[in-house]
Amino acid sequence: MSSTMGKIKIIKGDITTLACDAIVNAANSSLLGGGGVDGAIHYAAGPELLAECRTLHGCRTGEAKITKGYKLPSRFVIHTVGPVYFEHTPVEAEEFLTSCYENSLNLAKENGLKTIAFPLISAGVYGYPQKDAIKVAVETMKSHQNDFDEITLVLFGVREFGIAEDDYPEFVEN
Ligand code: AR6
Repeated sequence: MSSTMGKIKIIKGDITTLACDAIVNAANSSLLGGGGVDGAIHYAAGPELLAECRTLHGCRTGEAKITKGYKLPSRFVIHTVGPVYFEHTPVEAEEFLTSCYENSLNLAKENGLKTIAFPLISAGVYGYPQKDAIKVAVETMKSHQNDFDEITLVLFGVREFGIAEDDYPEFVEN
């Protein structure tokens, strides 16, 4: 591995506690909050995050928008909208999910950010199979590894963390 390559990490935990340049939110197209990781991020960031989100006029599936982090330990939040798995063919869903990671990483790069953490986008309420979602996440992260100091995938549940331990032990940190 070249010494200029940033590090990819997979950890188990709550993304709202991480002090990165940016954490990514698995939002919906309104960008006005919801449940899951979206709810946790808005709760931890405080009402100013929602106020800034209101000025963004939503976000399309696969695209990404950036706000400040407010009360979060991370400086910025990148909001992206994953595909609802069963509204698409599996191929289309994979293309949208790949775009979420690509566009979030590109936005971080444009803003000069060096450390970024992702949740497992679409793999909760939106129904994307966890094993496939982890593969899309890790493969996209690998292709942008050179542009960052650290890219972290934060897994919330025991089940998805177990899948990552089996499929990507080289990146898993306990
Ligand atoms: N830290 C890290 N990961 C988390 C956290 C957390 N604090 N909380 C949940 N997860 P989901 P989606 C994991 O449903 O499938 C919202 O209502 C969770 O276990 O949050 O993209 C939005 O407003 C799962 O693995 O997002 C949208 O309407 C992953 O985060 C909709 O849900 C994603 O689950 C988006 O659905």
